[in-house]
Parts: sequence; structure tokens; C-alpha cells
Amino acid sequence: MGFMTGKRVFIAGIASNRSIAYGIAKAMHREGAELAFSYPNERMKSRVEKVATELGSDIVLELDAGSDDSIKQCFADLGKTWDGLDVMIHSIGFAPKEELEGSIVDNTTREGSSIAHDISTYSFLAMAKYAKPLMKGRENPSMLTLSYLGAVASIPNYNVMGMAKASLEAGVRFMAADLGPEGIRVNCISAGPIRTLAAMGIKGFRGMLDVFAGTAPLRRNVTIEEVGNAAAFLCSDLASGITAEIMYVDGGFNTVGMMLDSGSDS
Ligand code: NAD
Ligand code: 0WE
Repeated sequence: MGFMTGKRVFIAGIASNRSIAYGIAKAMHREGAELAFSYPNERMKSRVEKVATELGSDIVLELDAGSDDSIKQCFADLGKTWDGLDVMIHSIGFAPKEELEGSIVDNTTREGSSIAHDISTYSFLAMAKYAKPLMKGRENPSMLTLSYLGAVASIPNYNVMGMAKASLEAGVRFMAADLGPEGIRVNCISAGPIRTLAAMGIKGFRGMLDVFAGTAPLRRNVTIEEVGNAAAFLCSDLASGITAEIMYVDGGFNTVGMMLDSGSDS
């Protein structure tokens, strides 16, 4: 029997079968969880429906992370189908493309910064607000979001997304403190770079994957399957003592201070 048998999991952030959220959904499905999914707009609906069908679910709801009404409606609808919720997954990140290149000082706009923080950061808190009542009385409920090293260290071009991720990680700690007394755990996975839709079109992404693989203690990139397995653990009863955690699934990259002779092991 899988270690998530009986868990009801809501997953926001599937855009394709390369999405980190798809890796999470697959791992949780394998471990026996029941899944529900969201899509951001009509254009994405059929893609998400396809994934839901593949993973044995027919619960597919609209959730636009930029709209309180949409988030509220989504969890209201979820509550009509499910009488409770064990796990909420937030795998959403967005900044206008022009914000993610060159000089952060020259290129960041008030509007771009606001969008990045609204969609990537505030939305986790907003979703928590409406997921929380559904988690009342459940065993070991938890929430999980996805971050990146740019939250704590400068990375070329990640720019205002790094500021949004720093705020997201702080949010995880404040939300864990707030919801802990009600038994709700709040955690975060900081994943290494993975070629997903959100990574496509980022200038020099291929090069970043190569530098990463040459530097990380494991000397390779990480996969959505590996992130999915860590997520399944963190959201299962196996992790009942873990909250406010930022868990790195990055082959150890974040711990390397310096290398001699990058990429070769001589
Ligand atoms: P992805 O493009 O597959 O997923 C991003 C998701 O955000 C999409 O499903 C998209 O629909 C959703 N989204 C964007 N705007 C939205 C809105 N207004 N309302 C609802 N949903 C919206 O890419 P991914 O890499 O799987 O990204 C998932 C998360 O993982 C993001 O938070 C990202 O920052 C984080 N992350 C990605 C990497 C990487 O290298 N790919 C590394 C670390 C962390
Ligand atoms: O969090 C992310 C993805 C962030 C992202 C990507 C896009 C591309 C398309 C947010 N918004 C948009 N908006 C778009 O229009 N990652 C961790 C992946 C990523 O993105 C980078 C990276 C890495 C790694 C951007 C610059 C530098 C490194």
C-alpha cells in the first residue's frame, strides 16, 4: 500500500508533462493519493484534463492565481466534491519575460515586480486562506510550494523572481508558525534547474544546466521525478514532524562554496 493512500491532494501548476507539478502528481498517484487539479485559463484546460484522466482524476477546476475571486471559487467548488483536503500543492511562478534578463537595476519595473510577487508569492498565501477550512479535522494536512536558489543567492537573469522567491520562502515560515497550532504543516522544495515550460525561452538555460551538472556534488541535473518523490514524502505522514522546511532537491548544488577545475573530477 502506498504511503499516501487516503490522502486528498489539490495540485495547482501543471502546464505539461514536463512540469514539476506533473512529477509531483505522478509520485503521489503512485503512492495512492487521490488527486484534483487546476488550470489557469480556458486555453490550458484541455491539457490539464488530459493529465487528470491519466492519473485517475476527474476533478479539474479553474484557478487564476492573480484573482482572489477565482481562488475562492476554486476551493468552494473543491469543497462540493470533497468533504476535506489533506494536501495543497502550489507550483506556480510567473514574471513578465522582459524582467528576466540583463540588469535587475535597469530592467525591473514597478509593474513587473508587482506581477512577479502577486502571481508567484502572494498566491500561495491566498490559496492557503481558502484551503485551510477544508483541512480542518484531517490527519496531518500540509501545504507545499516550489522555490529556487535565486531566493538566497544571486543568479544571472533570475532578477525580480529571486526577490519573489525570497518572499515566498519567508512566507513559508510565517505560514508554518500561523497554521502549526492547527496541525497544518507548510513546507517548500527548492529545486535545481529543470527544463520545463517556465524554463523555455530563458536565454542561456542550456548553459545553466551544464554549469549546474558540472558543479553539483552529484554531477548531474535533477528530474521532476526526484522532486516528485521528495514532495510525496514531505506531504505524507512520514514527514509529520517537518514544517517550515526549505528542502533542497538540487544534487547538493547549494552547498558548494568553491570548486577547483570545474566539471572534471581529476
Ligand atoms: P511550468 O511552466 O510547468 O509551471 C508553471 C506553472 O505556473 C504553469 O502550470 C502555469 O500555468 C502556472 N501559472 C502561471 N501563471 C499562473 C496564474 N496566473 N494562475 C495559475 N497558474 C499560473 O514550470 P515549472 O518549472 O514546473 O514551475 C513550477 C514551479 O517550480 C514554479 O514556482 C517555479 O518557479 C518553480 N521552480 C522551477 C525550477 C525550474 O528550473 N524549472 C526550479 C526551481 C523552482
Ligand atoms: O522559477 C523559475 C521560472 C521562472 C519564470 C520563467 C518565465 C519564463 C516565461 C517566471 N516567469 C516566466 N515568464 C515567462 O514569460 N525557474 C527556477 C526556472 C528558471 O528561470 C530562470 C532561471 C531558472 C533556473 C530565469 C533566469 C535565470 C535562471
